Amino acid sequence: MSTHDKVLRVGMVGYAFMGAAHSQAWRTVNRVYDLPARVRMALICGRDEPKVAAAADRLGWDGHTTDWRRLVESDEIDVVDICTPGDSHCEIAIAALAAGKHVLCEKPLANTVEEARQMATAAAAARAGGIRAMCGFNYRRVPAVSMMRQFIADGRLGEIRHVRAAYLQDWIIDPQFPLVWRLQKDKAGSGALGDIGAHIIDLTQYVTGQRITGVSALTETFVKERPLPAGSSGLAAQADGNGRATGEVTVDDAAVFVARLDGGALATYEASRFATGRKNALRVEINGSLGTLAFDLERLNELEFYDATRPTAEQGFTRILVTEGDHPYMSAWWPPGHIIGYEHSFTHQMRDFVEAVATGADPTPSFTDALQVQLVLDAVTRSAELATWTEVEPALA
Ligand code: SOE
Repeated sequence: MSTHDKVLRVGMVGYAFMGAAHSQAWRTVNRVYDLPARVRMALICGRDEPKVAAAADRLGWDGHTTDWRRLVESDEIDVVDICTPGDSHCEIAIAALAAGKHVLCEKPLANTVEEARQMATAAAAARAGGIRAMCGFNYRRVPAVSMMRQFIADGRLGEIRHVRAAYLQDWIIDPQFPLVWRLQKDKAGSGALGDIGAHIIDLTQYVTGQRITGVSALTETFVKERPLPAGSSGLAAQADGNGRATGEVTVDDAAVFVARLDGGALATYEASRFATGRKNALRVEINGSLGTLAFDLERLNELEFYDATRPTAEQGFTRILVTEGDHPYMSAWWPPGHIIGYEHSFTHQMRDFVEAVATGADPTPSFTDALQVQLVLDAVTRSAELATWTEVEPALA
């Protein structure tokens, strides 16, 4: 039997930015990696029939539907990929798990801790029946980030003292930028905090293997009213142009917080959509007793390493170019030294997910891992509201 005899028929809900990123990865994954199953891009779902039909054609899906329930209940689907705004993650994921489908869900897992807990409980129950669920924190799969985790797990940094993380964007600095769904609490759950802060919370907990145990936070909404959008309500939206109709921004524009990790480290986090000039600047630095690692998404093929165990005269930051065949995920791509980009993190994510589903392994981050991130998001929100230090409970008591 060929390794490709097993087929995973994917149904994806949503077709905007994340839908396009996931489609590219589903399409590419078997072309690059030798996997125990072959992916078929079977069905894509969206509410607007002409738009979802066009998306199916453009992104390479066999069929389309406007009914997500039909998709999750179909006998011709094995995997449900959820790329919708956060307000529908919980309902779709739980229905898909109940219908015996493996689930990949975009981050943040949900809009509230309560929803995330329901999803983690449903995933744990489905696991007993061989069903797998994973949350899409794609930056874990940037090779330099995987390598950071490996260095720390191998003890190369010694005791972790500091975690310094920032995720900075500037796409809404113009007060005339419209009130897209990412700026509405009922759809997105929170603002910069859940959209990009969730990435650095997950990434730092992942690379250090430590859990955030408490936070003290500040959040701010700098522009409180915005024009209503005309047409698209995604990142490329335009204001409706009549200059009158506005609505309230109900999420944070920025969140900053300090935290403690359970291994003893002190941490600082900053997530902002008002960092003028910073487009997609995710930066993480970890200082340990034996060295430092630093990563910057805008230079994602590089990892900076300071090895304090070297002779003093030779110490200094080394720039490691993470492009070689013995670096994580890289052997299947290009000859040595040939760099990769943003979209590769999604292909790597699909590789790991397909492999886990096909072999019955547990993919990570699990819904419980993602619930842990949700608990931090919730603690940050409460801390900012009450202006007080706030403990973060463990997802698994
Ligand atoms: C928009 O802020 C966004 O696309 C996030 O939603 C993604 O998760 C992040 O990877 C880039 O920025």
